[in-house]
Amino acid sequence: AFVENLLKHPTFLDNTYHTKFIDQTPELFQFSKRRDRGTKVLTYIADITVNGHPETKNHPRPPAHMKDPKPPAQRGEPMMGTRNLLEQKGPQGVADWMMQQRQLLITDTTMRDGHQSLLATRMRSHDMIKVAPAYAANLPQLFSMECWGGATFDVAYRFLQECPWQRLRDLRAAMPNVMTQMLLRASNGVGYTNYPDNVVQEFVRVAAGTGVDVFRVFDSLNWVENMRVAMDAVIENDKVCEGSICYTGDINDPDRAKYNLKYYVDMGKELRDAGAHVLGLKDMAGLLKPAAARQLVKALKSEVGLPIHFHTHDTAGVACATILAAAEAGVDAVDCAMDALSGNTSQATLGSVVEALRHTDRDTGLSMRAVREISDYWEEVRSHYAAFETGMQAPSSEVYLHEMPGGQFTNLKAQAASLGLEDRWPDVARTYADVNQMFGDIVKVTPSSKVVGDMALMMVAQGLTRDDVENPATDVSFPDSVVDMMRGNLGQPPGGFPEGIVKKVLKGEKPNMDRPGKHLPAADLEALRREASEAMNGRVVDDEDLSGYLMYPKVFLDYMGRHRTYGPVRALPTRTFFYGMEPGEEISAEIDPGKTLEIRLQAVGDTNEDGEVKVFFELNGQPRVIRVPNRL
Ligand code: BTN
Ligand code: 3PY
Ligand code: ZN
Repeated sequence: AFVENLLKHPTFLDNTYHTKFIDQTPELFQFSKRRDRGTKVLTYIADITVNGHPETKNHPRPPAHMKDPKPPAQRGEPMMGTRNLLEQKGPQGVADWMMQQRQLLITDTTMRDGHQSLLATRMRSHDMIKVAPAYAANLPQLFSMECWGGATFDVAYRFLQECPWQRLRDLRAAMPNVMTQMLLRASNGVGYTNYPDNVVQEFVRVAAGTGVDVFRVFDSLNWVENMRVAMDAVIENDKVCEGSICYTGDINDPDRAKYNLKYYVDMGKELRDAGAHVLGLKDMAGLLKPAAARQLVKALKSEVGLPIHFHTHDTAGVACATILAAAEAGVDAVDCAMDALSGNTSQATLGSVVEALRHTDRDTGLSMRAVREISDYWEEVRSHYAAFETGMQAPSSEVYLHEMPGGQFTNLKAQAASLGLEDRWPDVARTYADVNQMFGDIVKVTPSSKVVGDMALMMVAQGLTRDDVENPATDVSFPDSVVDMMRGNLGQPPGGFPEGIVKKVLKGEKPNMDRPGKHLPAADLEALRREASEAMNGRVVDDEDLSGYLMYPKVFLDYMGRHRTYGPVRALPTRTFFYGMEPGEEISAEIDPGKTLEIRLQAVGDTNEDGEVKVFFELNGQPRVIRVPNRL
């Protein structure tokens, strides 16, 4: 009956359905419980109000007076921007324009790396989509909005109970004139492992279709061979391919000669020859120093011939200085985060870079009034995520020792604390550096950074030194991620992994030296689509859902299971999502364009003998009672 209903549904018949179809027609997918979306959302609010949200309990709370933040006004209609250029002239046209004009182009990273590096990636779409029209109208000169990929995809499903594709679609619609940008881990997609080539190709195709314009593609070991599949897919889809160098070490340190100027220039040429439209210079830990930036950018500009887009982190507090040095040397575009979500492990402060270049030949042309208004909005947004603040109070030059990427630093600190090693942080940092040397001095960025972190934590927890680990006489049980990397499953670093450590980790097993994707059989996409559908009682699995399932099957199915129970909770204000409601409080939640739930919490009852609590609401003026278990 369900298939019949589905086929007869008018939206399906005229072929305009997409993921939202399911949200808009829930009655087709519920057999046992015919609960409408309003009831589902009330169930979520009731549950959080009674039991708390598992992620924010026992963490600092936002100030009590904080309301749902209001975005700044839009002044005028969105002017033509880089997105219009891409549509008219194609990706090569964008690259040519970058080279020809003089202003320093700015990418705003607030919606991706900014909160990934400061707030454990927990920012919700609700807070992003609201401010997107103000960006489009008031900052149309931005080069791009980095708003997708990296860790945000995983976290959306896993922790925020929302669909990352919907986020992308909504942002794209709200910012039609500025290019969107994503971070893609080449063959590792937006995951932590190497996927079959056709999975990477399919992911890029769907992301391009839903709304990504610029793909920053990198490999966690800087192996260009392992980036080609993703880069080719971006080029095939007529989007901007930003093939990226990951920067590590120090080009001027004779002890790190492996990563010298020539190494990076050669890699830049390889990426150019692989078809990159733009050369990304991705300094994920914030290690590039101002003087080195001047040299490196000059060399890359003159020897590679591509426009250069520079990304760095302010972990040591010098990102702005490095950006200014790079600007002097002719870098074409740089990444900054809006002031309120900048600094420390995040990007350099956008407003400060704009001001620093005002009245110079690299003036960005961005309106400081627009920057301040949008940053004020982000400041209010940030206060709602108090539970996810990392507590880093100041920049730290320690990053030159451990070289951890911005997104990993605070994460690893939390992981160390959960193992009871909070007092041992300096040991963890030093051991992380030792592990890097033991592995042959590798690039550390997701997923290779996670492998180094796993090994370092294991060594500190077990009191092992590098000598202990390397001693053939001691027996060491290596983390799975280390075994996987030594097998060659993330590819090969420049010069390969040292023979001794490979031997010890693999106990004589031969590693794969080829590109990992070469030996992975193609995924049978239609069979996997059926498998996902069967796991969800025959629910339609469109291309976006399939791509989510291909990245992480269990995370995706768990998300869909919760979606069935709780409905479109993405529409709730952030305070409600993380803390529930107070008696007497009223909120509204737009679950579809034009369909708004007006919700008032009347009262929370006592727990009955079955351990259930009645929560009394008004939904669009009608009384509703929801019963939820008291799990406290
Ligand atoms: C998470 O899994 O951490 C976030 C998703 C929300 C889980 C819901 S919140 C209401 C209910 N209470 C819980 O402890 N889990 C579910
Ligand atoms: C990611 O892969 O998520 C990163 O931010 C790497 O810097
Ligand atoms: Zn970054």
